[in-house]
Amino acid sequence: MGGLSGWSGSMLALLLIFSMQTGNGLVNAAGPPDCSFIQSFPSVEPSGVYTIQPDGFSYSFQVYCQMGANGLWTVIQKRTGGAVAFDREWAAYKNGFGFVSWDHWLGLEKISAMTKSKRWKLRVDLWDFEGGSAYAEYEDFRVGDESTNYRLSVGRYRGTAGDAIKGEYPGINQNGFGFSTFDRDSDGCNPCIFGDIAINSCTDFDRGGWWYSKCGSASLNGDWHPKGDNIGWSSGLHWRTWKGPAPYSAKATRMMITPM
Ligand SMILES: [Ca+2]
Repeated sequence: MGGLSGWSGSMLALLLIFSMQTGNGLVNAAGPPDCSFIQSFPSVEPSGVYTIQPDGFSYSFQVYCQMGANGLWTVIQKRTGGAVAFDREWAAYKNGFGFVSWDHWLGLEKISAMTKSKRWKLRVDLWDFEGGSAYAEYEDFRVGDESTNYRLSVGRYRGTAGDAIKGEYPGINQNGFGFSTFDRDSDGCNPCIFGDIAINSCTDFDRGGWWYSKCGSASLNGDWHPKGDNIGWSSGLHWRTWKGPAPYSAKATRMMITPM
């Protein structure tokens, strides 16, 4: 009898785990192509982890769906602290890393697949250490495939944080640029001259991986810095049209997308 109850207990535990994993209400195992397809119900907190499978993508994967204007948005980046390292190589930025329910980078291959068809909007949310926040939204957000180094395309901007992607200085514009990591460089610097400093790789200073173009004004995948030690670092979570002139590293960031 002891063995039987042990077996029953194991089955119950398995059933509970299964229920938790499928408790998001999805019937289709592969899931919808993005979070905007997920219906929310008034009695249930809609934001959470779901399984999706973009059109033409060969496998399903988990994402965090965040409630926003017009329903659930698919989160592609989140930073809230320094526990998840963002100073990673090309393959990591390609495939994604971290924890989708927490700090993570979803992965360029997934973002590229999602934005290949339809028109998409990108929303960037920024939080400072003083209780403030700001946002930037871009129409027609798209990331090319790996043959383009996951080239960034953004259209019309609106928001309160300023348009750091298109930049604050003439000739420095991340729109239309490929992605760079320390082991794959398409940042347009060879070298770039800033004052009396010659820079060959933006990742040496800004760190992380980003669509660096002569480095530029946006950089949200650098090193996270704690309160009181977050101003003046060349690396950080920078959105230079929002805070400056000394580099200000944000307390938290989030990037998410939805079809337009
Ligand atoms: Ca370079």
